[in-house]
Amino acid sequence: MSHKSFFNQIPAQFISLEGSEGAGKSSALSVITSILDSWSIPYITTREPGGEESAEKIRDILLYANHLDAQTELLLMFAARNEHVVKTIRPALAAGTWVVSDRFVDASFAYQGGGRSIDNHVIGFLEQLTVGDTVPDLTLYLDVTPEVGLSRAAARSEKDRIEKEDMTFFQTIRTAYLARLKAYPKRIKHVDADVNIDQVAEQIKRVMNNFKEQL
Ligand code: Z5A
Repeated sequence: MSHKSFFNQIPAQFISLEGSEGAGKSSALSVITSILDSWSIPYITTREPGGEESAEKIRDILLYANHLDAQTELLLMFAARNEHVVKTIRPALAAGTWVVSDRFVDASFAYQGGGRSIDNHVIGFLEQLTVGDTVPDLTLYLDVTPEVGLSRAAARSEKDRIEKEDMTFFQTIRTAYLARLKAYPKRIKHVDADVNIDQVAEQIKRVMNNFKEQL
């Protein structure tokens, strides 16, 4: 059976990509999209915060406001996510188009839960409200140690509000991501992102092929 007719028979899949500062999500995204192209799959790529017109405006506030209270940050992430889910993700999946999102709800558990110490039950409630059952089918977690990630990111010129946080903040985020990985081993797949770009790409290909095998 050709790739095309095989994928026509299964529901559109939702893939998310996670990782902390300097993990290499941009390169990973292009590896994933070339794989989907080779499988002849219709897909969209999107991102959080953002992925929809109003959500992109909220992204600007989130990344470039001088200061935000932690709860405001949390609520804005979920306000943006609600627009994203309702207007971008669900319609695409319903139309049979796969969705690849650069970050999704695991980022809120890592950054607002881990980084800002907001109770996971509060985040879980907002997740229920906005995400519901629109949970990713596969999440690739690019695991970079903060030392490596921050040194890669240092090469970039301008930092946004969240990128200006220190090493301890990114260590807490990694711990929170690893806890998510442990809690959802079927959905979240670990990718060692400390290694070079080609080695990361090899791991992603393996994860994607295993995912396809299990569809
Ligand atoms: N956030 C949140 O707090 N809560 C939420 O719920 C959500 C998000 C959804 C914006 O996200 C911020 O929002 C983010 C989390 C927060 N803040 N932080 N930090 P974003 O995804 O738009 O922004 P980002 O995390 O800063 O990601 P990025 O800049 O798009 O990508 P990246 O993963 O950090 O890295 P990259 O640009 O792909 O790569 C960085 C550099 O390293 C680049 O020069 C690459 O060529 C190089 N690189 C990449 N991989 C490698 C390897 N393997 N070896 C060597 N060099 C490499």
